[in-house]
Amino acid sequence: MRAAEGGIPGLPASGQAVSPPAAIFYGNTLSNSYVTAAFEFPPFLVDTPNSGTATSPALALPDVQEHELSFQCWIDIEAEPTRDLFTISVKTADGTLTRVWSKEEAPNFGPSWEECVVDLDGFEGQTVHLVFAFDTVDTTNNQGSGIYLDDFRVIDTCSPH
Ligand SMILES: [Ca+2]
Ligand SMILES: [Ca+2]
Repeated sequence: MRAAEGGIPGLPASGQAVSPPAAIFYGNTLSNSYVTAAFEFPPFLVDTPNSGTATSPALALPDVQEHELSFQCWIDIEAEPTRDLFTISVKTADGTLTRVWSKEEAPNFGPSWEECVVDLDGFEGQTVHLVFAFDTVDTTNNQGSGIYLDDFRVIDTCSPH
């Protein structure tokens, strides 16, 4: 996964970023999909299983509050639960990864922006990284436009006393 800059040919204009010029992107700008490789002539796609991760900067979560992560998500991948795996994990200071979200919680699959929400309860008082991971598993149905994530916000809620 990497930051997607605006103006990439072949990508849907509304799919690049909610707030230009950048979003996190998983896909292949040559094939306008997440097929591994594309050749313009003759029309020919070569696919292999592919995967990648993106890790956020450190995120300090004060212990007097509970926290939720909210972001805009464009998840144009398969809904099928055994393929196109997409998860978010919290990585704590000792390196432990805890899965806090998977694509089954996504509001929609397809070429449209939605709001995704991730519960970060249990990590109050810690400095963490978020690890976004995608894995096609195989070469079946990798012709969607891929994943774009943008406009991350952490919403803090005061804990009841
Ligand atoms: Ca942006
Ligand atoms: Ca697939």
